[in-house]
Amino acid sequence: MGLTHDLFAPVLAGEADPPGLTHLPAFAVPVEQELLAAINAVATAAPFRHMLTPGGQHMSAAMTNCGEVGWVTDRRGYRYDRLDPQTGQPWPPLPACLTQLAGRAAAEAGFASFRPDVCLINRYEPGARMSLHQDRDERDFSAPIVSVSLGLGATFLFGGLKRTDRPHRLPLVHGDVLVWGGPTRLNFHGIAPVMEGCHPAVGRRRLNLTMRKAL
Ligand code: MD3
Ligand code: FE
Repeated sequence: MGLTHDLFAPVLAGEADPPGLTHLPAFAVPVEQELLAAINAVATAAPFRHMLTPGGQHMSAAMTNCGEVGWVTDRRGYRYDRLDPQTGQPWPPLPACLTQLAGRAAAEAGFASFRPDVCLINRYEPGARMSLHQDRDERDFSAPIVSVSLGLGATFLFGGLKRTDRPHRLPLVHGDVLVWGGPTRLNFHGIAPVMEGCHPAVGRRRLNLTMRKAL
């Protein structure tokens, strides 16, 4: 209850977004084929893999990266690394269509010259999830994060600044773009287990792009 109880009601009703979150429904649909081709090209050079958490569990979402650095986790912890630990090579460069989409979305949300240096790509098969966490491995929390959902829908869990704050639930569908910045940048968030299904353009999976300024 309290002040944040109805945080997502305006989003769902298509009215003004709460501070720190801009929802751009279907914003990525016009470029979906370019995005999917770019993701396939990245995954050819830097394959999706189920990374190990510091606790020793494999993540249920498979991940890869493109950009100057990539987000990795292993027994040593979470960090951004210039090299893909699986190939020993630099991550593939950020495709122009991703940088451009992120810049346009951030501008719509009031962030004038957002230039991501990394895109983390998450792939969820039905049953995969992401438990509540904060994104705090980036250097500059004043930069926004732009996320793009493709394929199967999912329920986004949006908590508060404490892990124990009960999360709100926001349905995300193919093509949705969200810009997170300012007051929400350090909120706990996650993805509920993805439901079984098959998306006409993407198949039996959900892909999520998060474009970030890590350096
Ligand atoms: C809110 N990914 O990769 S994207 C992640 O759908 C991650 O794969 C989820 O959380 C996914 O770290 C959610 C939306 C998102 C991304 C970053 C945030 C929401 C955020 C950072 C702060 C607050
Ligand atoms: Fe996250």
